[in-house]
Amino acid sequence: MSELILHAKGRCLDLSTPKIMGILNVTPDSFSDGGKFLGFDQAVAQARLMVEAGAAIIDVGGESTRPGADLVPVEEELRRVVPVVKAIAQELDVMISVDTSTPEVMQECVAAGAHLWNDIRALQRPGAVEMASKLDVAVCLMHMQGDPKTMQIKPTYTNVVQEVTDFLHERARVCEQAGIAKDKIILDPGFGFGKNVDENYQLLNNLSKLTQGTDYWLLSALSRKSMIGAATGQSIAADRVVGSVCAAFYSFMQGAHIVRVHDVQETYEALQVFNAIEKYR
Ligand code: YH5
Repeated sequence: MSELILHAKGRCLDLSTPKIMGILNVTPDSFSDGGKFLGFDQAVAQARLMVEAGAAIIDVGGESTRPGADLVPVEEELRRVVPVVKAIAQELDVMISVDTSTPEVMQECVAAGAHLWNDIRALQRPGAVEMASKLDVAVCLMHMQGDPKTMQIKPTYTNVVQEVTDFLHERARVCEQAGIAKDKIILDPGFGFGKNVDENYQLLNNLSKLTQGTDYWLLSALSRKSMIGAATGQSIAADRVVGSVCAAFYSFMQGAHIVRVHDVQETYEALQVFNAIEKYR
């Protein structure tokens, strides 16, 4: 029987019950947080609040990946992310994830205390898979059709669930071949990344299929995304909290091991209700 524990850089995360990854944006244009830029002090304070509210992982991101966004120079990304990772590692007892696609950035972040590489490009940049293997980090591989600049123009699939699954399994295979252990690999359908609303909901409805018959972990990241607004009619991201918590609960029901969210306290309450129900399975 394989253990339900994710090991990364000397930290253990018990995934026998789902865990919450809190989003920490250190970008000047994260419109899902109302466009406010988190400077160093604010970022560390926000991380502290998320840990107190029940986050087991903090996901630090310095590259804007919203639809249509421009790329951020590596130096700028390093300037934003590394000091925050270092401070969290020193001050807080939490797993640290970094939302980046750049091998150099991940290398510096691991030196600063990071444990998990969260890559919306599924380690497809040159040298990324080799770097992940060398750093011995856990990895989250996400599906995206196209790139952030153009992905929402006209996504096309014949079978979105099958295509996303095939892509993720292929990327996981490449990682394993490079020496990354199965139990360090997390798969994520990438809600909103080159998918229309229907495709996003087909994926959510079939979420458990993405890792069925495998030993990979499953991550769901729907927090405040436009698919939630499409269902509730809430056009402002900050007004999508209730819808996001409901989608997180459905993700728990589909076997998601990790949910990536903005609203940690609200999602943690939903998780506690889920755990109370699951006790009687
Ligand atoms: C993801 O899905 N997404 S950054 C638009 C929003 C709300 C939120 C206004 N990093 C993912 O969170 N990492 C991002 O509506 C991610 N999976 C993983 N693993 C975009 C984001 C967001 C965008």
